[in-house]
Amino acid sequence: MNALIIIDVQNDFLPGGALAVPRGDEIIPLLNRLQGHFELVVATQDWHPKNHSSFASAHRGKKPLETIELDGCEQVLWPEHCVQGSRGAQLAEALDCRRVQAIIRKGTDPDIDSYSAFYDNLHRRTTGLGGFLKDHGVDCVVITGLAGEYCVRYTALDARQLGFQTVLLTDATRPISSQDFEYAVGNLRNYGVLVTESAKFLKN
Ligand code: VGL
Ligand code: ZN
Repeated sequence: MNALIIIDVQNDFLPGGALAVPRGDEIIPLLNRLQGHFELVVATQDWHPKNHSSFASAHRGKKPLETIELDGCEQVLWPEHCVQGSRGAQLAEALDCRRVQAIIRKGTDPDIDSYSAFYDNLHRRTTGLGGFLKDHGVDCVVITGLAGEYCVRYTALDARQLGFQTVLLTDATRPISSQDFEYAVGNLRNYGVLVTESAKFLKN
């Protein structure tokens, strides 16, 4: 069974948001159409406490997009975004959520970031998504949403490593940097992720 995974289509990642992904809003009508072609739809929300360690503001003298080492892991510092309960953390109003069966919240631990919907960046804790999908008989996950070279990329990588057939739909995501996204796509292909377009699923 196929599952559609919609990553972080939240106000803060849309134009005008705190960590806007260029043209991130353009994918929403397509995400709404795609949903009807899947038996299971899951969405995620980046859901940070105030003072999350991925925020530049949590580190004296640091600015957004600088990097630091956090627990031996390179961490890009971000503007404050997707703070728990804020408007910026809400799923986009235009996203149809009627068929979304589960919403996974990630990035909730103040001390570590979580790009992937399955694990934090050091793979210390699971979000439970892998078990949820397996319990529902899912063997193929189709990944969409924002941002292409961060949360979408690492969700696809973990899905593959958990043994799911994994598909990334390039027309149903947008990156922060198209150059970084191209690199990410090459890397995902090497790991066995199928990189294709939505038309493949809109037919049936
Ligand atoms: C994301 C940066 C920081 C994402 C989340 O959803 O891709 N990117 N937090
Ligand atoms: Zn975040």
